[in-house]
Amino acid sequence: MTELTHPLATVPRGELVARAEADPHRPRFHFVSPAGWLNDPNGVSQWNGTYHLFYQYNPEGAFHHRILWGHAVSTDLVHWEDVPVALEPGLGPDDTDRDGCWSGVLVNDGGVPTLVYSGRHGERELPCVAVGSPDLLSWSKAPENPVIAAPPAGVDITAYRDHCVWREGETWRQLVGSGIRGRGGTAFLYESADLRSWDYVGPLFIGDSSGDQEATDWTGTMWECVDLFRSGAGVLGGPGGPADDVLVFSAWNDGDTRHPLYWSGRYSGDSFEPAALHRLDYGGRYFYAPQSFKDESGRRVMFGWLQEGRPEEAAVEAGWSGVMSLPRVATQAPDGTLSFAPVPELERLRTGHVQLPGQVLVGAVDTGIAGKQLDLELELELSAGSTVRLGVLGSGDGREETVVELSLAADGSSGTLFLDRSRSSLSAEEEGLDTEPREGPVPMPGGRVSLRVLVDRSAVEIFANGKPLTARAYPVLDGGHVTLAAEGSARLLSFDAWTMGEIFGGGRVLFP
Ligand code: DQQ
Repeated sequence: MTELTHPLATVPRGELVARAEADPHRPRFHFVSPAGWLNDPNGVSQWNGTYHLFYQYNPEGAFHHRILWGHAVSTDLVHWEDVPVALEPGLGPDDTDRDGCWSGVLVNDGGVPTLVYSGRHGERELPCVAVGSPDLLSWSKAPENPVIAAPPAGVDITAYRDHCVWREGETWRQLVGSGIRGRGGTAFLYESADLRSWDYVGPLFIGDSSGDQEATDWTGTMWECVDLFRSGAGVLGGPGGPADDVLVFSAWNDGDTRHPLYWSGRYSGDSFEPAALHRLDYGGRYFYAPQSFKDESGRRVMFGWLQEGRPEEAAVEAGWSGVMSLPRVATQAPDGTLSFAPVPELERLRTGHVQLPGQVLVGAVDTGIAGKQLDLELELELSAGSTVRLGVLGSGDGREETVVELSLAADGSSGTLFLDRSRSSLSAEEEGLDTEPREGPVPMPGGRVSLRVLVDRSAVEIFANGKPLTARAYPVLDGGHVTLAAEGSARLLSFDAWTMGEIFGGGRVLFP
């Protein structure tokens, strides 16, 4: 690790891991970096049976600076083992990635593991390539870097970085995320025979940044981390219907990481014909920069970055920042929308099963369940006009609680998932915590809802009929009580709860 010192590097490196481990807000069954800063998932993949998770990492401290690629492996998508850092910024003054190895992907180049990433130099990022050893544990940067010398000429761009690379017949195709000033976000399409020499094809599709900037589906002035895939059985470029493909991107605006969105539509030839725009996770920036891959069993598995909801100074003091989401499987419904569920492998962390009897919910129910690492599964039936509230991370006396609310409209036509964080933490104001609510629509045919809530200390992942809402909460009181209450008429069909185990046994080192 190079010895460069940033003004925010106030915690001695030797103390970072212990500080991070001692923080009660640090998740125990989500992947987190050994300490320091983590952001986007990169190079997510399965290679000869082993899952690989690379990630944007700054071991210098809990702030974003001079990013390198951390690397962890898993055989079950649940337990992760740190392996050596994969990419570090170049040390030469002219190196394309002198100021950071930004996000990218892993591809299989005829058996050779190959990373395509954004090398940062000053304020500019350019596409770079690195080649891995057969075990994917050591990486050499290609002498040809940058493999694309500049963004497309004659286009006034807002930014240019991040990659989606796939094979189509004999040809490699690549998207680089970008934005055209005054028009909207975009993804530039390129072609190559060897991943080293690329021909520019054109913009795959251009968004429209003129809409309401406050809207939860505003598409931004630049698209980060574009991810194009076919979610069904077919392959990109093969025959498909008008909504068979998905173009995921993270809407960005001038340094502001807004939210992940996706277009359903059809990728064909050199363009993407959109059918509809959708929100990917109702938590917005709490599930940012997602990246997905098809695993060896054919599942589309996605990871995202859970940003912090506390100020940078608090994270710096805590010695760590950023949580990787639990891996979630994406499937596509006939209407083109995506449905998500945590991978079933996570169930191996469950212990201490508790069940509540099915019942008509009238007022509040004493669940008797408590814990800061929980997996909760509820089947509910709401009558029109009713609301069910599930409180987690509660102090038990009403002072602190994070509330997951499900409601069905009075005419029964639409459902809503709402997360109330106004009482998540007693010290929200003095600590400057984000307590903004989050919400989004959930189809509730017949008033039925399958609700899954995974609580891992400050990380909360909610799935209501497959629609995700991810967020952070930082309670200061102990308890972790779970409460259940209804307004109007609702039935609890089943309620299963488990305590979740831990995935790291300690002994992690800052710079594996
Ligand atoms: N984070 C990376 C970029 C990407 C952004 C830098 C998204 O490559 O655009 O750490 O969070």
